[in-house]
Amino acid sequence: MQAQAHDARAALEFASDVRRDLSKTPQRELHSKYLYDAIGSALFEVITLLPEYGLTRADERVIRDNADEITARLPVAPIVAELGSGSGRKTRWLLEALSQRGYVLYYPIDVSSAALHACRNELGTLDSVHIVEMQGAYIEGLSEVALRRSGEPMLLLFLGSTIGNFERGPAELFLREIHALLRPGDALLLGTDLVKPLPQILPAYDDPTGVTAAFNLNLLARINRELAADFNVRQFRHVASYNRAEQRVEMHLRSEVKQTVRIPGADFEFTLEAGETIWTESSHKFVLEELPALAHRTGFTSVGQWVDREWPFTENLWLVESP
Ligand code: SAH
Ligand code: AVI
Repeated sequence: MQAQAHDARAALEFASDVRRDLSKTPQRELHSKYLYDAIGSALFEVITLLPEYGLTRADERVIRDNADEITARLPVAPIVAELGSGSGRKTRWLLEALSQRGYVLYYPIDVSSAALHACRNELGTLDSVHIVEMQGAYIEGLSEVALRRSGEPMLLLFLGSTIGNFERGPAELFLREIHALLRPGDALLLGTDLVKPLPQILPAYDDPTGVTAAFNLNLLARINRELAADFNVRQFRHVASYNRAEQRVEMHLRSEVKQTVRIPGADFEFTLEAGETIWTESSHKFVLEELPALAHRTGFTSVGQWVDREWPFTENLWLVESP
């Protein structure tokens, strides 16, 4: 798609999603994919460096230490596509291992143009790896890759436990949709953060330096910038809590005062009561044993799990088998 047409469509969708989700009762929401404009993507990269956020380092350790074993289970010279690539830092280890065996075509798929730019900076100099950036939503990007490919097998990456940002039901539907776009012989490498003690997990989403708070609050600042809204961002607080029943961290933005917000770019106005929250993200956590069962329910076959020793996190290798 032409970049300008993409930007215009994305702006319309942003306005209509903001209007719909902020109108929800009794709990107003904003979709977590909108956390990632240029500022949000940069703040996410800082989150990955925080001592409290062990998730990314765990994921990278697992991938780095097992890249040869993981790629040895795949056919030669695959196409690699990645959902929500971000900066692609961890992907380097897999691309390096695969490119020992031949030329690799890598498609990072991401809504954030800043993330794709960072990804090219990070991986653009790798020998025998050709990068084709796909800006857009997951399924839209993967469908485009599926249309462009010919006979080569594909390795699809969904790292960093981004699957945890879906509700559990929609996550299953999403995995089935992915399965339908893949072919027998293709593989999915899925990173999932595991359930862990509260004193370890909560600070990961509420760090004392306030980086995660800034990441969350930036969503309101983004709506102010792009939709000419007048959120009084200083009157909101970042709130992270753990929902045991759902095994997930929930991030909210709580208004400290009663305030009426106008969003001319979305043709919308609403009033928040003092103490009322906007739900911006959920990060579901998993137990090791549920993942092969999830693979089975969504059409895949689980063929490998690699777990980090320091921070409970697992990479799962799932195959698409012939029916
Ligand atoms: N995979 C990286 C980045 C994770 S952050 C890692 O593990 O560190 C999540 C990434 O997914 C961001 O770059 C964000 O822009 C992208 N993203 C979020 N929702 C998306 C969606 N619906 N479609 C495409 N990309 C999305
Ligand atoms: C991208 N995703 C897996 C991160 C997570 O842990 O849910 C996003 C994030 N939100 C707050 N900190 C990090």
